[in-house]
Order: sequence, then C-alpha cells, then structure tokens
Amino acid sequence: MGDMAELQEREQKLQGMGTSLLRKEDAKFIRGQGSYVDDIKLPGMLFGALVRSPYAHARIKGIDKSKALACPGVVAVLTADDLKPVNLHWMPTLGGDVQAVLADKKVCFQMQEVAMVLATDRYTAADGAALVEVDYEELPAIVDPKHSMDKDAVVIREDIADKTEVGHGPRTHPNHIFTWEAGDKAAADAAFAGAAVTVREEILNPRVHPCPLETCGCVASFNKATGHLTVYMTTQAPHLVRTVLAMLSGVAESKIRVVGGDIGGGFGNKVPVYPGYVVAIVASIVTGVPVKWIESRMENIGTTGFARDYHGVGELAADADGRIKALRFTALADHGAFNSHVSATKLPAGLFSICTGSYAIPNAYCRVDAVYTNKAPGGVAYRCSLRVTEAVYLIERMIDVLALKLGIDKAEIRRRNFVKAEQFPYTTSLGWTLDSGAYHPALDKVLKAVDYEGLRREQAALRADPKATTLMGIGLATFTEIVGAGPTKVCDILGIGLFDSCEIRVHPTGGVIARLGTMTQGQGHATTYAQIIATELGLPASDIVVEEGDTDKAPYGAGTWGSRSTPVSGAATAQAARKIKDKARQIAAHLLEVAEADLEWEIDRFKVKGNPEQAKTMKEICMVAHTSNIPAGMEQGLNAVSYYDPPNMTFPFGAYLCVVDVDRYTGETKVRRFYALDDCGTRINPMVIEGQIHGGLTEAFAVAFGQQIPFDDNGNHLGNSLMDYYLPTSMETPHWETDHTVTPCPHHPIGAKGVAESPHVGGIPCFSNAVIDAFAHLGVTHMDMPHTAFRVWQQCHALGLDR
Ligand code: MCN
Ligand code: CUN
Repeated sequence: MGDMAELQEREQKLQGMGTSLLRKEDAKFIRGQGSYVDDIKLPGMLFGALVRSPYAHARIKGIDKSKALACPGVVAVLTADDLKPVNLHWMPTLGGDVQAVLADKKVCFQMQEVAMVLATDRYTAADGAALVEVDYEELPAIVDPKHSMDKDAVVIREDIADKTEVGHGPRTHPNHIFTWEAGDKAAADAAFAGAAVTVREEILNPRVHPCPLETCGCVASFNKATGHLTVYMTTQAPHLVRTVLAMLSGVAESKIRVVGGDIGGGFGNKVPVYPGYVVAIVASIVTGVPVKWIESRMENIGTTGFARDYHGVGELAADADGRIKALRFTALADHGAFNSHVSATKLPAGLFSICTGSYAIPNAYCRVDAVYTNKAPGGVAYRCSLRVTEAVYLIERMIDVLALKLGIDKAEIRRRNFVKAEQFPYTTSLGWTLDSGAYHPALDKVLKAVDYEGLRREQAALRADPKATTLMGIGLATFTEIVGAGPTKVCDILGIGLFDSCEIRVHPTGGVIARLGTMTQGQGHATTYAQIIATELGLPASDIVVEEGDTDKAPYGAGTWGSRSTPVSGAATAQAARKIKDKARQIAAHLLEVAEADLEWEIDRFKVKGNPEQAKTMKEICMVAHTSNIPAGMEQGLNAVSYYDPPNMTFPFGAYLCVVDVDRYTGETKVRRFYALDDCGTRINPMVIEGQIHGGLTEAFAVAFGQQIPFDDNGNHLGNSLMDYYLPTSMETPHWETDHTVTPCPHHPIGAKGVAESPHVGGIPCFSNAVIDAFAHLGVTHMDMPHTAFRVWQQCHALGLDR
C-alpha cells in the first residue's frame, strides 16, 4: 500500500495528461498582465486609419488627399497608386485568389479598404480618414448569390474577368469562382431512382461572423538600417503569414519576424492576411517608423472573415425502414468579392465531404459552386473545421426530415444508420477513412442520462393537451467531425504542407522549454502541451514552459485552426519528447551499467528490471546529460525537434441532446436542457476540454438563435455593430451538461483527437432540430436559422397557434 501511495504522489506531482491542471496562462490574464497587440507602443510609432468605401460596388474616379494632409498630425495618405511602385496594391489570398490591398480603380464591397491615413495618434488618423475625398461612380451590386451567374450580371472582378480559373479549376462565368464535386453522381442518382422514400429540403447556413472580443490589428516595424521587418499581429498562423509577407514584399524570410503575442479570441477570424496588415507594413517600410493599425468593432464585423453563406439543397434516399441508401447535396457558396476563404489547394470546399456524418451511406454526391458577390470576402471561419459545420448541419437536419417522413423515432433512425464499431476503420462513400468511433454507446449513454423515453412521453402529453401554452422540442445531433489538417499529401496552403512542429529543450536542472508552430488564442496551450511533455518525460508540468507565436523562436508550423493543434502539434510534442526519452534511456543504461533492454520506465524514472532499487530519475539524467559522464560518442544535451505529418485526420464525435420550450404566443424559445457527450479520444486536460465545450456550445447557441449578417439590396451591411449583431451574455446562455466517452485515435501517438470545434459543429443542428421538432407533429419539416422569437412566432402564427 505504501508503494501505491508513493507512486500516486509521484504521478500527481507531474500534473500530466488526464489531470485538470488549472490553466498556467490565466495567472497573467486575470491580473490584467496579458500583452495584446494594442498594448505594444514603440517609440515614434504612427497610427493608421483606413478610409473605406460607402458603396458595395463603385468605380473610383479620383481621390483627393489634400484636406486630410492639411490636418495637423497627419503624416501621409496612402492609396493604391502609392503601393504600385512596390507592387503591393494586390496580394495573394489563402484561397488561391488575389485581393486588392487598397482598392484599385473600383470597390467591390461596402467598407472595402480605399486608403490609409497615417498620423501621430489614433484620433488624428481617424479625423484624417474622414477628410479624404473619394469620387465614386456607383455600380449595380450583386447581393444575392443566386443572381451572381445570371447572363446579364454585372462583372464584379474586372481584374480577373478573362481568367479561366482562380486556383481551383475551370470557371464558367466571370462571377464564378469554382465548382467542386465529390462522390459518384451516377451511383447516387441510381440509388435515388430505386429508393422506397426520398426527402428533399433547402438548407441555408446564413452569413455569420465569429466576432472575437479583440478585433484584428498589428504593429509593423521596419528597421531601415538592418533591413529587418518585425510585425506584431493578431494571427492564428504566424509562420504562414511570414511566408506570405516574404512572397509579397521581397524581404528575405529570415529578416521577417512575426510575433503573435496574446490573442483575445480568434475563432478563425485571425487566419487570413488582411489588407490593413499589409498597408501598415508598407507604411512602415516607406516611413521607416513603426506603424500601428487596429480595427474598430464595425470594421471587424463588416470586413474581416465571415463564415458560411451556404445556400444548399439536401436530399436523402432510403428504404422503407429508414436505412439510408444515398445522399445528394448541391450548394451555392457566397464567398464575397474576393476568394480569401482559407482552403487547402485540393480542398476548395474545405472538408465538406465529411457530410455523410456518422452514418454508413453507400452512395453520395455533392457539388458546390462558389461565386462572387458584392460583399466582404471570407466564408470559412467560425469554429467550423472548414465547412464541417455546413456538412454536419446538412446531414443532421436531413436525417430528422427522413425520420419524420417515415414516422421513425429520431434516435432510432440514427442507430439504424450508424457506422458500427466493428466497421472501423470505415471508408465513406466520399472517401474519408474514419479512424475510430463508438457511436451506439455514446448515443445510448445520452438517452439514458436524460430519460429520453420520459421526455418523449412528456412531449406527447403536451401535444395532446389543447390548453398547453408551450410547445416542447427535443433535438438530437450525433455528429462526426474531421480535424487535424492534415496529411501533407492531401492538404497544403500556397504549396506548403500542413504538418506541424514541436521543439523541446531540457535544461540541466530539469526545467523544460517547448516551442511549437501552433498559436493559442485562448485554448490553453501553455498548460496542455506541458501536460503531454510531463507525462512523456516524467518532469513536472509546472516547470515546463510553452512558447508559441514568435517566428524567430518557434519551429515552422501551419498554426492553430481547424482544431489541428492536438492532432498535429500534440503528436509532434509526444514524438519530440520520445526522442529525448530515448536518449535519456541510453544515459540511464550507461549510468546503471546495464543494457537498455534491462530498463523499465516508471512515471519519472528508469528502473532496472528485477532490481527496482537501481534507478535513475529523469531529473538526475537531465543533469548528467550536460556532463562528460555520458556514453562514448554521444553529444551533450537533451534537445529534440519533431515535424509531424499526420497519416490521417482525426474523427472526434459526439451525441448531443437539447430540450427546448417554445412559447406559442410570442415565439420565444427557452433551452431547458442541453446534454453534450463528446469523444475526443485521449483527454489531455478534462477541465480545458470542458471549457472548450462550453464556449463552442455558446457560439452554437448564438448562431442557431440569433446571429446573422443581413444586407439590403444595394449591399449595405445592416448589422455590423453589437447593437445589431447578437452576442449572447451569461443571461441568455443556457446551462450546459457535459459527458464523455473515450475512443482513442489509433494513429495518434497519444490517442488524442481535436475537440475545440465539435461543440459548435454539433451544437448548431442540435438546437435547430430541437426547435423544428417542437413543430414536427404539425407537419413542419424545416425552418431556417436563426430561430429568433420573431421568426418562430411567424411559424406559430402561420399555424394559427398564437390564437
Ligand atoms: N484538448 C485536450 N484533449 C484533447 C483535445 C484537446 O485536452 N483530446 C485541449 C487541447 O490541449 C487544447 C484545447 O483542448 O488546449 C483545444 O485543442 P484542439 O481541439 O486541438 O484545438 P486547437 O487548440 O487547435 O484550437 C483551435 C480551435 C479553433 S479552430 C477555434 S475556431 C476556436 C477554438 O479552438 N477558437 C478559440 N476554441 C477557442 N477557444 C478560445 N478560448 N479562443 C478561441 O479563439
Ligand atoms: Cu474554422 S474557425 Mo477555427 O478553424 O480557426
């Protein structure tokens, strides 16, 4: 017993994987000691403010800078013409397109960047921006993507009107970006032709915005004497940004340093390279002094990476007992005026092809047409795993529609179609190999926890009661995610493979510093990567420092998005630690004068098998590694780096259930219960996971019940302030109940899958399914998000429920 207690104590000291270690980074955040980009103040720094277009589509006939330049404190006004000599008026996007840095002859969306005013302080810069006079000639705007490819549609992108493709295959219209197809159309069509039942529904994912608390910004500092460029910026992918900046500016990549610093939420908004960054950099190169540019809230919501705007039609074919035979999906994707939608070269529709979900669907076909409109560019970002939200929304909505048509219970129809445990690894009809899963036990655990049968009985009783003032809806979502981009043979951005990295240095006294290619924005990386190393190396997490975001220090990696940090850098971390452990074992064998094979690892030390008194702790080995007492020919030190190229994506999954009460007179909805079971394989830090689930569910709640960016017919943005755009507070946010199962990832060194986006991806259809389920007995099969009280009331009213 004494031994057990001692082992436990040693294990506990490490605070390794599986423990809910409090977040190491929070000590500074809760004391207000974080350092965000706007906290950076450099001597002689100028401030940039952007002049933006009031029109969604217009020609620029002239720009008069004189009044702005006359304003005391204004130093310069930059326009596209000023960027032309350095060839920086256009830039490549992460989606294979080009984007105007400052509008060149015309503007293509409201609030597009037209000029930057540089001044000695932020207020003067804003005053100067208001004084720049731009002569516009308004053009008709295309707002509805359904009209983008009309015969007589106005050409939005005159700069590429003649181009037959922009990065992703042939174009059929000047406003067309690409067509992407997956699956076997003929086989899917044949399955539909012979099916007992088919269902079809228009499925819209409205335009939304992640709206992180900190807006985007940067401080660019070019040193004319050394030729070095340092950019402090809000970025989720500092290394990719550095590469883009090198391509753009011609400055050697070794002389560019991108520093991420602390980031107040990214949620995908901070992956792209925005015009404001580039103009600030040019401004610093030209003036030789640092230049700061920080967005306002309205600029953030109005111009930076939005999400979704997917206008789809889903269809399922099934036999009479609800076994799905085929899936078809076509969508029109509104990418705005430039294709700045972050996507791997070979995956223009992201990972949409995960849309077969958790189900064994033998035939599937999808087609997405992406088009330009006169709206801000973007399309993919918002806790989404790259179009997985749209994919999961499609399948989880459609399976409910099918259940309704067949009169089969919504849990039962899922159970009938799940990929079975013994079928893994399972290759879907759209080509992904789901590595592992245990869908039936997950769903059953949830149904039992909430007493699903009891809830359905309560719902039936309520429906039978003519005096009932509320409608009760029960929503389910049993989703499969795809995260961890990704295998470099499938995924690259601008030609760079999406591997990631970790470098570990162990110091003589056992302290460790680890540097990674990823970039935390609030996910808790300083804590969780330390826990992986703690378990792997037997050194306490408290002494392990994690650093990310400074490209001069960290090894190359593609950054933090698509929940890829754990699947890719988490694996690199374990691999680097294992290289160190291998060397430590050699040293231990040398010290103990035994063969390596005679050693066994126990928590924090190597012991001689059968002679447990003989042992060397990792701490002891750390010191010895820096002396002459190491095996002949070995080099000193305990350092390693790993660049990890994952063999496959990881496929976390979950089973969510939501109970919603709808007031039939007002359309108000109240989430009575939300039960979320997630399976992300091996769990590194249960508390951090719980935090991620809470955050992701809250964002799913926001999307399902209130968020949308509307435009009028002229392309005027109707909701880019927090007066209009819905951000739920603790008052509106429901209580979350969380649960888990653990199905380790077979190809990941520690068996972990990503988790951060699951709650968003799985949460949205669960809420929608709950709201629509409340009306299911009245023949309603679908309602579009967001389910605001007004919209839900309209449904009640149409059904005569409010009388
Ligand atoms: N984790 C764990 N065990 C696992 C999986 C994950 O303990 N099996 C922990 C990780 O160690 C990490 C966190 O959970 O601390 C999230 O890990 P992961 O799922 O790998 O996702 P990333 O770290 O790559 O985060 C990216 C993801 C994305 S794409 C968006 S969008 C989003 C999200 O993270 N943006 C966020 N969550 C966010 N949370 C905060 N606070 N701020 C954001 O901007
Ligand atoms: Cu899609 S939002 Mo996250 O991948 O940065």
